Amino acid sequence: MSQMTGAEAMVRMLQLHGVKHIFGLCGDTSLPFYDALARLDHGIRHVLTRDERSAAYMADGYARVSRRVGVCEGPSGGGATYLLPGIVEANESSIPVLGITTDIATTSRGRYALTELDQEALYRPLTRRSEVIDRADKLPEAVRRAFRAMTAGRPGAAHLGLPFDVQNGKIAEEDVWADAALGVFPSSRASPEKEKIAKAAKLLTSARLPIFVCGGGVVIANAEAELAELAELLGAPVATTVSGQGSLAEDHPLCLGVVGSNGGTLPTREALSQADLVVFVGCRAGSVTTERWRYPAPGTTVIHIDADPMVPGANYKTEVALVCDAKLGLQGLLDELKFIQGKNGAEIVKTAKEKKFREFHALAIKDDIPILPERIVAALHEILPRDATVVCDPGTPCPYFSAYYEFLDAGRHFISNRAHGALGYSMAAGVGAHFGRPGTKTVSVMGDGSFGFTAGELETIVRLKVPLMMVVISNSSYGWIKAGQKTGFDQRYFSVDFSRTDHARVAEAFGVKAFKVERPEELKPAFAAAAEHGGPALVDVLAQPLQDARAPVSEWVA
Ligand SMILES: Cc1ncc(C[n+]2csc(CCOP(=O)(O)OP(=O)(O)O)c2C)c(N)n1
Repeated sequence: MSQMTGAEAMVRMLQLHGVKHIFGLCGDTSLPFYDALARLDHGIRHVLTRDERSAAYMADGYARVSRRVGVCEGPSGGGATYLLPGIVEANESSIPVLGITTDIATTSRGRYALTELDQEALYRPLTRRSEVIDRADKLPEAVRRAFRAMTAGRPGAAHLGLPFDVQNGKIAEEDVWADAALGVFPSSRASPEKEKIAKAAKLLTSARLPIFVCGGGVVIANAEAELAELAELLGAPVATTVSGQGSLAEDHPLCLGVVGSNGGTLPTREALSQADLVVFVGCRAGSVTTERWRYPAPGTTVIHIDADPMVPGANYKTEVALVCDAKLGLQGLLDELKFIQGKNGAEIVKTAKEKKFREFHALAIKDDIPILPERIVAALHEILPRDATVVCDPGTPCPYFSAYYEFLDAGRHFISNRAHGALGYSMAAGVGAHFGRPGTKTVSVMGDGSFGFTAGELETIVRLKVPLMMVVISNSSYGWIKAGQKTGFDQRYFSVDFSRTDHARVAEAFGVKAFKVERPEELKPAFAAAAEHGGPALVDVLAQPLQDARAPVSEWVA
């Protein structure tokens, strides 16, 4: 019987699940795994990062655009703790990311070995499944379990720990098999219940104005076409959360855009308030989307479609809870409804969007110095191709791009880390998105606070010649928090300002083509030159501080 080592089996199991990229950073406990990657012919590209946090964010961005499991890895101790933020973000955002951490040998446990840590316990509450594999012969089934846990039903993250001796242990070759379908998400979908579909269809038929509020679940389930068809049949507006952008093309006459405290505006809130029935789809109806559970107003009739049984009814009294895949749930409603008198949703959307964009365009043409965020969004929209992917960090980027950047194609063109909103996500997630969809332009937009978290990754970007375009919105402060101090704490600014960094020069030192923009008329030419540049490019924009801006934010504390 032929045998292979645990490390070799790990590589083969990833290969059999269709893995093409691994993002990670080396360590002593990882040596057998790296050696197996070096020796075997597997077709997997290892992307060496400068921080495990970035590796996990890259895997996350990769998974979001490719619909495949993103894989990241790091060593024991610091590697395992640094990988964690990206795993949490992915899990909470229903994105399948596998975090592999290598570990000290099982035989060294409890003996004060350097870097010892209960990795399984650390990751257990933060993943669909966390397992430190204690015996080499158990490795293949553990990997299969992890892939199933990540991609079946509501997707999420998983963690696998590989102790040093398990990497060197022996496995029978015949045990190394996998179902490649588990490498793509969602790998299985739950159907809606017939009676509940009938009940929901009845409510939709009698509603005066139904409005959809879509979260990230629509794009995750690839349910964009079913949503468009159902919305058109009903004549119902479609609003989205920040993560739900791409559920419907933004130039669709029924697309109301983002609602909520981060990216929502008064006109979109007013439109949503007209609904007598709200259909939440793949959406947790959390604090930001609902402006602390005020919009839609409690008492509005609610139908809720979600793959997670814990979500419907958590925040709103729900008439019908369809616990199923979004694509199948929407298709079920379509099959049931077929003929119905459509509502005048398009009129309501038109009025709301005209008002919202009139106010936006009035600011976007202003020549103010420092440059207004509105002008930055408008200039980028003008120069980027419609199939570009925009990745936004928290701070100025997320609400501004959510409110005003119109993604003209349905699908995943906007990415932001909305589960925890940790600063320093977009640069790395943009790298991952590039590897996941290399044929299209990827742009990462960050505040200068976020830049400080992630600047070391510029080396990775240059080394690998990633044609990522980066935009730094510079205001020398943690602007979002400063805005919160302005509105909620009587302008008692405390410990939120930092000094100005010349981000363009920093980027140049790494080998990135860089532009510094202080005047509004320089903005579009710099963006165009950066976008056309074949390699990595960064534009540092001196921008109006967030606390002075007319940001599409109704509450600074989520
Ligand atoms: C890791 C992490 N720490 C703290 C926060 C809290 N926080 C939210 S927004 C923000 C300020 C963002 O500053 P910057 O990136 O410069 O963008 P700006 O708001 O100035 O546009 C902070 C500190 C966070 N989101 N993530």
